[in-house]
Amino acid sequence: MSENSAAEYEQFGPIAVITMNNPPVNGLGLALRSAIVALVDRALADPQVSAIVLTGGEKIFSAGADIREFGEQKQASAPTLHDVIEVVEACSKPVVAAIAGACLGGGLELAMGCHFRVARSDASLGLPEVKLGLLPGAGGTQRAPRLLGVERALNLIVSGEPERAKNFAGTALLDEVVDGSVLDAAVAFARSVVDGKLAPKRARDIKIDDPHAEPLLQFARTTVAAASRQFPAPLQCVEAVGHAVSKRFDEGLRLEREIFMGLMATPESKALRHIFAAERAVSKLPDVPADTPLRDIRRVGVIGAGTMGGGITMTFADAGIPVVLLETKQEALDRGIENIRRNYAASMKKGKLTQAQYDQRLALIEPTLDYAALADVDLVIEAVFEEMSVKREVFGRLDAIAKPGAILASNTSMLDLNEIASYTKRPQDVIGLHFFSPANVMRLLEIVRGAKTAPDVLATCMNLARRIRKTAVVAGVCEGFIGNRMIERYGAASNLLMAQGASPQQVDGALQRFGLAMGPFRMNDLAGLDIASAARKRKAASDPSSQGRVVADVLCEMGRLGQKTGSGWYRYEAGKRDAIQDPVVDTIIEQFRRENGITVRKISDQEVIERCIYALVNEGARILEDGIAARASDIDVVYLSGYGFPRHRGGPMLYADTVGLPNVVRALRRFAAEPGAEAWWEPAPLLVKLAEAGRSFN
Ligand code: 3H9
Repeated sequence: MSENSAAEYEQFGPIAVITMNNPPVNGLGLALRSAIVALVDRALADPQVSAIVLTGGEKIFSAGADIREFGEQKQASAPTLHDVIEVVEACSKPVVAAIAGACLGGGLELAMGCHFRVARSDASLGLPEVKLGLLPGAGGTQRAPRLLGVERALNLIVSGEPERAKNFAGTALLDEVVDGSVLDAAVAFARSVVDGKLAPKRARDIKIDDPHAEPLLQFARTTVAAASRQFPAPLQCVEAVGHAVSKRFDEGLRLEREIFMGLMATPESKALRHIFAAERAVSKLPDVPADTPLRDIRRVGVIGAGTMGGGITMTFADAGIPVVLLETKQEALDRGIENIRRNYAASMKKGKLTQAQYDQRLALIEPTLDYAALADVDLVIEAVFEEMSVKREVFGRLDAIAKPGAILASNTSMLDLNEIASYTKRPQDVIGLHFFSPANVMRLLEIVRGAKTAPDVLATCMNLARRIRKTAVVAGVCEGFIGNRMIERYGAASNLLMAQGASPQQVDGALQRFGLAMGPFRMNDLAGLDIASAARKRKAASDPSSQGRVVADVLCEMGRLGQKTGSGWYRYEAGKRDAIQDPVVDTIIEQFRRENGITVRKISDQEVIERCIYALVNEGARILEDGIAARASDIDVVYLSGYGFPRHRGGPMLYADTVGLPNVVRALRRFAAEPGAEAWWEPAPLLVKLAEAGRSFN
């Protein structure tokens, strides 16, 4: 065997085997591309070699172009992926792709450039570029319709969803689908090609002759345009497949490349690529090595069977992890279990759960009134009332009963975790697990790291988050952690806009058109106005400088607590969630403005977006400064997975980068200079520093 850094070369009789070797996923970066070309040339020059097998081994073929090279010189440096595929396709000796594991994007495009393809039945084949706001740009949109037909290719390219190789058996995409060693099968296949003197089969030579192609494309254009308004890529995928039908192969290839380059430059693709990297970076903690030994989590305890505790219990049961659910009173415990039952029954009615799964999940939940039942759990999460005296009692009891090494977690959303940890003799085992409501639905989990939390506790919880299918982001201890600390500023900015002249409908409308799933007033109605109002009252009692009575407090006093009472900022008809404008609210707002001597002014939608989003960004910068979040992209992950921030904007911090940090700073300075402006409008020092240095958050 001989090696060429990124690929290996072996010979089995007349068959040369080139094995890509670029961990972790055989990304087709410059080094690997160069290696493939060099090794194909070597095989071509060797008279002993009659055919070539190109493979990534038995684990992974290739996940496509090396995303880390995007935007860098290396991506455009020869040999490009196009060059490599051209070399392979033009090769006079037959080239057989041996595919196992992931064969995605440029990886599949490379395989389609080979003359024959042998795949293991469980290999995952797909063209996921659309999920990065791109299209398959190395011939995928031209070769896939030739090998799979127009309809199948459209589905593969527009959805971006991979499929198992066995589903492609019988199509021209795969010549053979095997179980067992794909390499052995491919070498045997290559020998049969040599013995049978078969000429290379090239996808580019296949003629597309489909009378339904045009109507299919038209149908795809209409559906895709309606379904992906914010994203240009899906429609461009359809257009590129259209070129495969109507143009000569090389012309189609040229047009595909042109569209690919155009999409690369779109803000939407930049945002999606940022999210891809952000979602992978988020689990890496600089001071917690990847090989940190984990604690074993087999059984979990949850304290409190209210909405939050019930949701957390279901999250674990959904992941097949047994849960002991503790309440202090039988009635509360019964109510909690009944809610869980009702939730699962509703899922069953919708066809999301079978009877067997329903039974299985409920069987995993052990209700108890006795703390002793928590003695042998590996992790316990308390979801009790948000008051320090209550937490103190719970953690004191846990400290006495939990086995050594058990992780003691609090679901607090606002209390000081370090203080909570101090109520135990094992602060190293205490951590915050801040779930979002409804806990069994929301993807986000903030993992709050106390001053004394042990690295292995942190690593264990990060790992556990994956098991229970949550997107975990580590936060330091502060009021509101990452998400809620920022949302408070956003809420304050929207309230200010409302006081000064914008209606709740205008504020919500502007932010929803910006892409947020729900504007701040509708979000308030969903969450319930009473929680924030109670918090404001508590704060006002201890801090006289805090915000006085606001419109939301008036609404609360009228019993308008949001959707749950049928009215809040909006009115709701029974059983419906549509927010209906309510003249009563307009009157209350007008009265509030009069009482506070506020002169109403005209506010543009652009101003609504600037104030609300920059308020988020500015607090995000402070969170970074304070070391509460490890990276700006972690903050973006919080907002994308927990707060309905639009994916095509990439998160608040990336959005600020896109707008340009100097522009954000200028706007914040303008807001801060207004008479009576609150101090938090002052741009954060980090924001100013980055803007002045011409740098960005990411
Ligand atoms: C393309 O091909 C364009 C062409 O059409 C045209 C070009 C001209 N490159 O997800 P994981 C890294 S666009 C570089 O955690 P899993 C990833 O960052 C590409 N690196 O593992 C992570 O690194 P780290 C189209 C990549 O087992 C590590 O691999 N292809 C790439 O859950 C493990 O990743 C795609 O969009 C890449 N292409 O899933 C495929 N892919 O350890 C995207 C991954 O340092 N990739 N990495 O954090 C995937 O879908 C999944 O990563 C995969 C593995 C299924 C492969």
